This record gives sequence, structure tokens and C-alpha cells, in this order.
Amino acid sequence: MSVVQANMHPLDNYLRTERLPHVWCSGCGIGTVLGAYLRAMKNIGMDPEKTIMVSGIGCTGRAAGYVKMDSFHTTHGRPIPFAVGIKAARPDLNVTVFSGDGDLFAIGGNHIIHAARRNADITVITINNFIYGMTGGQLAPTTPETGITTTSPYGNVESPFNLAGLVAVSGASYVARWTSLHVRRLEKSIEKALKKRGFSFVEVLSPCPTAYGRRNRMRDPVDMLKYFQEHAVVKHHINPLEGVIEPDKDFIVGEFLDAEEEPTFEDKLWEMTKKEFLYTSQAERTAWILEHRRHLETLSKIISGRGER
Ligand SMILES: Cc1ncc(C[n+]2csc(CCOP(=O)(O)OP(=O)(O)O)c2C)c(N)n1
Ligand code: SF4
Ligand SMILES: [Mg+2]
Repeated sequence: MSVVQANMHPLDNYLRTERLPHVWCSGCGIGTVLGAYLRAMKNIGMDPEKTIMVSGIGCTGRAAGYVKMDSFHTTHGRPIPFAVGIKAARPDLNVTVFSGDGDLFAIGGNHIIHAARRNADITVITINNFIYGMTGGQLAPTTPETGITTTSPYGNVESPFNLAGLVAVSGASYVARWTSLHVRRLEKSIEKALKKRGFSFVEVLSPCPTAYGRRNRMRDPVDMLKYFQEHAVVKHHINPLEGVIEPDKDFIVGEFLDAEEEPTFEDKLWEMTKKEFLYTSQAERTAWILEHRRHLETLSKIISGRGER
């Protein structure tokens, strides 16, 4: 007979439970997406000791503080270059960026299109809650036209970005969009994204009842889930540019792109620099970097007078 430990949650080994309760509002979708991400990791046997989560600033960015792995809560708009740098130096690690739509597509917009263009081997999960949640609900590049925000009190007059479409045409290897209601499909899609070599991107439409929903006739968190249920149409491998989201209209979710494997940014860096490393393997190169990092750390301690001489 199997014994179930009732005082243990299946994801306890992936969470810093001592940090709970979390900061997110009730009805927020971020926790649902984080749960799907951690279950995907667990399902494919991804080792938390070999996985890094990088986030920027925002409600979504707080996720990095709750996961039991090396995680970095970087500056607003900069998680992508931070993650690309980690992966370039340590190609043996799995690197995920988990951050918000404002962080990744407003202030960080250039970084994400260029990381996709370079086919950097990282996985990016974006919570698209149509708003800057953490700072109280300002207009984001994802706010639907006519959407009411604190900085568009009469309604948004701008066309939002189609995030999945933008990343797909920029050169990514894997692109999908789901909502926080499509929990199982989202989980499976994140599994694929994590396994994919090259730039993989999963956009998740997610309710922010506090900063977006209550100003846009979706005061109750369930209202936005109903909107997702009524308007999300599952279609795979579409022309990514068809993925626009317009108020009160149906929108497409699904796997937009699952491209043939191509050399990654890190593969090309390795090809270019391997002569410098005497044609050793990537693993040996990583060992070389770690070894030299230790020397550099010692040197910096000596220079700053903090270390042994
Ligand atoms: C350089 C810089 N600019 C602006 C801010 C203020 N700021 C913090 S979070 C945020 C937006 C958050 O929106 P999003 O990335 O969509 O995350 P959410 O809170 O919606 O999950 C802004 C503008 C900041 N912290 N740093
Ligand atoms: S403000 Fe919005 S995004 Fe932030 S925790 Fe609350 S519901 Fe979630
Ligand atoms: Mg947001």
C-alpha cells in the first residue's frame, strides 16, 4: 500500500515554502502559471540544481523569489540579457526567464526580439495580463484597444503588440500562447518549450483583477476566465500574424511555431571560440571558465583587501 504524506505538497521540493504566503492578489493568474511551469519541470525530470530562473521587476517577477533553484530578480526590462549571458557562460544549465508583459515587451522590448533573432537557447514564459500590474495599472504595450487603465482613463487608442506573433517573426524556435485557464495544455507546452533547443517562448494570458479587470467590466476574477473560455480558439501552426487580440472578439491560442532545430547562439559562439579552448568539449570549456572565475574572485579579494594574500 502506498503512503501519501499529507503534510507535503507535490511541488514542495521546487518551492521555497518558507517564503509563503506569496504577495499575489486572490484571483491573480500568476500562481497558476508558476504551478504549470514547476509541474512541467518535474514531469520532464529537469534538475532544479541545474536550472536558473531569471525575472525582471513586476508582480510576475516576484516568482523568482519563490522557486527553489538559483534565481535572479534582475532590474526592470533586463532579464533577457541577464539570462543570455548566463547561458553563454554556462551552456550546461537550463535557463528560464519568467516575467511580465511590460517588463519583456515595453522597456525590455528590444532585448526579446534580438534574443529570438539570435536563437539564444533560453525559455521565456511571459504573463500577459494586459497591464503594468505592480505599479497600479498603467497602459502596457499589450493593453487591448479601448482598454481603460490609469493612464488611459478614456480608453486606449493604441494597437497592442501581438506578443507571440512578434517573437515568432523575430526568429524564435518555439512559440505558443495559452491562457491561465488552459492549465493542462499550458503545462504540456512548457514541457516542449523547456526541451526545445533554441529560443522558446510561451505567452500566457492571465487575469489581473486588481489593476485591469476591475476597470474593464471584469471585476470578479472569474469574469476574465469566462472571457478566456468564451473567446479563446485553439489553432496550431497558424500564420503568427493572425494572433491579434481585439476587445470582445475571439482570439487564437495554441502552438504557433515549432521549428526545425537550428544552431543556437551558444553553438555559434562555441564554434567561433573553440580554437581558443584548444578544441576541447563544451563541458571542458565550462570547467575552464569556472576555474578561471575562481582565480578572478581571489584576485578581486586581494585587490579589495578582503582576501588572503
Ligand atoms: C527602470 C524601471 N522603470 C520602471 C520601473 C517601475 N516598474 C516596476 S514594475 C513595472 C511594470 C510591471 O508590469 P509587468 O512587467 O507587466 O509586470 P506585472 O506587474 O504586470 O506582472 C514598472 C513600470 C522600475 N522598477 N524600473
Ligand atoms: S496586481 Fe494584478 S498582477 Fe499583481 S498580484 Fe494583483 S492581480 Fe496579480
Ligand atoms: Mg503585466
